[in-house]
Order: sequence, then C-alpha cells, then structure tokens
Amino acid sequence: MHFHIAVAVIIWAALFVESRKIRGISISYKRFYKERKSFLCIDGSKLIPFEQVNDDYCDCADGSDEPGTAACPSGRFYCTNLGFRPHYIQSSRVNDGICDCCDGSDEYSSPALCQKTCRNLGQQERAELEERMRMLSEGLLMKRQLVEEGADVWREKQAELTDLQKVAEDLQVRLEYLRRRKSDAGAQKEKALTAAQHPTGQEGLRSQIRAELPLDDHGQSLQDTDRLGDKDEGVEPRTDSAAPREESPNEAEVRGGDPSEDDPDVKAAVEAAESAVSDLNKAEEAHQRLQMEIRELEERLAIDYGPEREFLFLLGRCFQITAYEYSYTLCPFNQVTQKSQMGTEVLLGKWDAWDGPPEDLYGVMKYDRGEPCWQGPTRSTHVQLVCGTDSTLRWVKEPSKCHYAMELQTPAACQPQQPSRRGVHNEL
Ligand SMILES: [Ca+2]
Ligand SMILES: [Ca+2]
Repeated sequence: MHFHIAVAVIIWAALFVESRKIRGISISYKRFYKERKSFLCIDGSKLIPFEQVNDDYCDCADGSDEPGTAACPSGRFYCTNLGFRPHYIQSSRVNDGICDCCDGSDEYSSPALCQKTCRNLGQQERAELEERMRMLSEGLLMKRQLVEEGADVWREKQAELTDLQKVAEDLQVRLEYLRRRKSDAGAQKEKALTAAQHPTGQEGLRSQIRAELPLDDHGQSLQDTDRLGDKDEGVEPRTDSAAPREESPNEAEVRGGDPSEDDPDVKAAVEAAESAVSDLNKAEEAHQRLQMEIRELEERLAIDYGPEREFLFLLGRCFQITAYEYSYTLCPFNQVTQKSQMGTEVLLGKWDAWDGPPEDLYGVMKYDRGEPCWQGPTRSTHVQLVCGTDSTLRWVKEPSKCHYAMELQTPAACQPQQPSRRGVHNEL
C-alpha cells in the first residue's frame, strides 16, 4: 500500500516537473528547452540556470524563459489544443481565470474550470471545410459551363462584327454611288432650269435633258432607300454633264414666281435632285449608326474577360442590392449606379479594369469616373469577386467618402486551389 502511494507520488512529481518545464511550448520549440545545466534565452541575450525556466520570474528580455507563466510581459503561451488548431495567447492570460485555450491548458493553476472544447471545435471546422469544398467543386463545375457558354458568345460576337463590317463595306460602295448621283442630279436640274429660262431655240438641249433624266430609276430608288447593299439599283444615270456641283442654288429662290416652275422637265429634274439628296442623307445616317455599332462591339471585344473568358457571361447582365435607403446596381464591364428612394440616380463608376493583386488579378474589378462628389473626387467602386454557386451581390459599403466597395459572388470566381487563410499558423 505504502509502496503504491510512493510510486504514485514519484510519477506525479515526475509529470509535474516535466509539465512545468515544457508547458506553453510548441513542439518545434522544445529543442530550446532541453534540461541541461543552463538555458540560453532564445534571442541569445542571456544564459540562465535551467531551474529559472517557468519559475514565474522573468529572466529573458524576449520572455522565452517563462513560456508557461504570466511572468514576462512579452511572453507567449502555446495552446496545444489537441483536436483543433494550436495557437499562441499572450502570457498574461495564463491563469487569469478565463479559459483561453480550448484544451484549458492556460488555466492549469486557477480556480477556473475549463471545459475541453477542442474536439467540438475541430468537428465544426471540419464540417465547415467540407461544406466549403463541396461548394467549391460545385462552383467549379458551374464555371466549366460558363467557360463553354462564354466561348459560344465570343464566337457569336466575332461573327456579328464580321457581318457588320461587311454591311459597312457594302454601304460605303452605295454611299459613293449616291454621292455621284446627287451631284449628277444637281447638274441635270441646273441644265433643265437653264433650258426653261431660254424657251426658244433650245429644243435640242431640252430633248437632250429629257433623254438624260433617269426618271424610272429614281422612282424605284425612292422606295429602296433603306435597303442596304442592294447593288441592283446601283445603275448610275448615264450622263455627260460638266464638273459635278456640290450644292444646287436655293430652290425656293429659283422656283419662286419663276415661269419655269410649271415646266415638266424642270419639275422632274427638281424631284430627281431632291430624291438624290434625301437618299444620300438616309444612307449617311445609316452609315454613322453602323460605325457606332461596330465601335461599341469592338470595344466590348477588347475587354479582358478572364483567362478562359469565364466572366464574359456577366456582360449585359445587372445585379442589384439594397442597403439602407439606396438601391445599388452593378452591370459588370459597364457601370455601377446608386438610386435613392426618391428616384435620383448617381453614377458610382464606369468599367475601368481588373484591379486585384498580381497573384489574384481577377479578384477585383475597378469602376471609376463616376459622378464627382460635392467638393470631392469623382466616385469610384471596387468590386471583389468571390467563389459561390450562384451569381449575386453580397454586400455594398462606402469605406471612404465617394469610394464604394461591393462583393459579387459568382462561380466564375472559383479557383481550383483556393488559398486557405485559415489553418495557416506562424510560429513567431
Ligand atoms: Ca524565469
Ligand atoms: Ca486564461
């Protein structure tokens, strides 16, 4: 019986000594705490007898002799937290009556009764991690689809551009024809007017003009004005008139009270000239609209939609979120706006560029050149992109005056190996 007690005391004493010596130290630091005659402070500043380790008196400036007590102000206590994640706490929290380590190891000599919660915390964390992994793999599958859809859209847009360019070329040809026709018709009109004002002895000239007037052609051209690239109508009026004139004289002036007003040749020539001008104007307008459309499409095709064009599907879509009394709308690669309940809309920025750090460039979108703030800069917005199984705005903030921040969750932002910030542990 006595023997058993003695053995128990010896074992207990040995455990106590051992635990006192190594308490509050991570495995990788145990090599500094070998029971020798002396202990060298880890910063190398001082050599002390090993008995002074964890003796509740601070000897080393870096606190390394008191990892298991609250004696050193700069000291750190290592929670082993078996089943969860180990971490350091300030040594002032050792035996302060509050459970800081989930294994309760920081309250080894205090009235606090610490529950060991590491196992539960570990299970919780693993469940969360599994959920994140599940979401990530689902997100990655969805991203593959988006990449394929993006490739289709890209091909469609390229084809659209080629078509528009072809139409523009045809229209250019037609424009050249219409410019010549306008100038010819103007000259014809001049001739008709001259002939009408000299009625005698000009029959030869009049019949010549009549023969030159391409009346049928003009009648048809009037109806076909809006058909682009229709080359069949491009039969040019045969003419041997003098150098083309840009603009005819003021018609009202010529016609006003002029006896030639009722002359059928003059009438026909004037109508032909007017129709030529109108056709040309319409074609020029169409050409301008077409050029604008081509420019816009080229600008869109010049945008960087990600390494696999995985963000292309966001083009033409808009996302909304309401915060406080405002409704925010993000139209990716276009603009960000804020609308008040009163209906006033403010531009918070136009698409500028990807703005993430070098290792995660596609993690942040930048929109700038928004409406200027009163006595401030122009508004701008940064949009953070995070992985998720759907595309939606998660939050919006105004971290500083006139600068807005948003988070857009989308499968397109999912990366095969997401850098895990959790679980990373630095020893020092
Ligand atoms: Ca000490
Ligand atoms: Ca504590």
